[in-house]
Amino acid sequence: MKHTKLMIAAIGLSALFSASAMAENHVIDVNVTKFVPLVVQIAPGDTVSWIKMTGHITETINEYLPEGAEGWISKMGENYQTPPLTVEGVYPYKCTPHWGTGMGGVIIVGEPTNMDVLSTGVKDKTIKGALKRLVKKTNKFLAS
Ligand SMILES: [Cu+2]
Repeated sequence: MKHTKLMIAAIGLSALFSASAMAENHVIDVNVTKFVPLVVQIAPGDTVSWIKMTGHITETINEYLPEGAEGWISKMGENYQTPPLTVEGVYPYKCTPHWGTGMGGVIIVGEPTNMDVLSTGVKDKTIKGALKRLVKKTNKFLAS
């Protein structure tokens, strides 16, 4: 009986370890004032990090995050890494100082659950400018 309980505990523990071992980190590069790649799709539980962030930040566009998701804002010039992103959906983000020149990107965690909200925003013109361009690129990415 004791052994059975131990076995169950061991199996549970190894499942936990393999789940965290499978989580990946996805690196986003900066080319002048562009995030590369612009759109990334990751699995729930994965993380994203940015490199070459001198002069840049990453800040989520919080009003368009999937419901229940937490946003972030990095410090200026910091090579930021997100915590594991577990809530599925589309996360648009921007480099606030360069948002005027369209510096932003999109992370899709699992399924793009809130894509309809973004597409509707473009259609009814509540979403304009740089975010509109990001939404179009995300739709293109999802169609390919
Ligand atoms: Cu920037």
